[in-house]
Amino acid sequence: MSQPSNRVFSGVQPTGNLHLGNYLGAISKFVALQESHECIYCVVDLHAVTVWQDPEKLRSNIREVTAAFLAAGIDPDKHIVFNQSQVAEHAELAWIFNCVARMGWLSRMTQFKEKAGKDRENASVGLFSYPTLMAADILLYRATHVPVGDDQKQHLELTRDIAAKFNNDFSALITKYGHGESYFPMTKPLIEGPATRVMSLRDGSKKMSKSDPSDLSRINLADDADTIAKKIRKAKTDPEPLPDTVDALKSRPEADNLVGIYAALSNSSKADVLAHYGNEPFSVFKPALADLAVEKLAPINAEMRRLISEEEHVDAVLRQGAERARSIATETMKEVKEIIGFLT
Ligand code: AQP
Repeated sequence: MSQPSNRVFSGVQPTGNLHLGNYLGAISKFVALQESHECIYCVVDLHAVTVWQDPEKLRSNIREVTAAFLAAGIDPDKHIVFNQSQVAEHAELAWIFNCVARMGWLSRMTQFKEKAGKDRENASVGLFSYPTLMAADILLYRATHVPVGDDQKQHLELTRDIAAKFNNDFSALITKYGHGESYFPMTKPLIEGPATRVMSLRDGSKKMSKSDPSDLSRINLADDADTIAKKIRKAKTDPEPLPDTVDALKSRPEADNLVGIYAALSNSSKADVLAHYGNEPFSVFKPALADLAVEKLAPINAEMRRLISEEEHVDAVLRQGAERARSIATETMKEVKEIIGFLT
């Protein structure tokens, strides 16, 4: 199989509470890339179970993420939308990458340190090896680009390290079997725009996160208009009016976050937002932001609700997507097995 030149892969975990950070950092980018790239978008349930998930809730969260993809505008006919556990090759390639990646590389991953916390001995082995599964997700399709939020940058670097070591360890065989000098591409992360790291609405130093115990810290894609407006009204800010330069936002994390959200939702830049709202108090800016957020998110919210009630349709989209993903994945695994010396 020849190396594609512009293939995008990315995924979202079905762990509940999909929020504005997931939307601006990832899902909205997924939608935009459909115009220029061949896209593969995955509901990554194998990643989700690295921490315990209630099985019934997991099933409904898988459908909810799929509904969010479709409601946001991803076209499952033109591109591939599927569920990770329905394509067994993800786990198969992850095992091979577990044998390529080094303990030292994984031990440096900050997400593992943050998620395992002090009780590291009690974290699952899966949580530790999460980044090798992520490398497998991407490289199974030999994806060239991965749109992600800023928090995933380190995992993308590890993906490139794994690809480079595999290409180097098996270089003679890769050439022998006609794959040129390297089999896996050096995948590029796409981390761009004003909202690559959306912060908590309650604490500008913390990432907006699904697992934050405070629901006021995030805007959920499932929130209705009143809830969105209330959360923005209650968002933590400082007492000063907005500055008129982007530079002056650096020392004001909460203001920076809200300006970044406005910029991303309006498809503009922080400078554009400040050109309009610079020197205005939050009592003016927050209602404008709330209106904009409701205008952009309400249609997605309504379509998500409609799709969630159409379970059979969502399941059929995932089944059809898995078939198409599998046809690429089996081809890659066949070649990988040949390269590393397994019988095929
Ligand atoms: N706050 C964020 N700002 C920008 N992008 C974000 N992403 C997540 N949070 C933000 C991006 O969303 C995509 C899917 O993420 P995920 O499914 O891996 O979920 P996550 O990163 O585990 O989400 P949370 O909210 O951060 O969960 P917890 O609370 O478990 O830590 C990714 O591209 C991610 O970068």
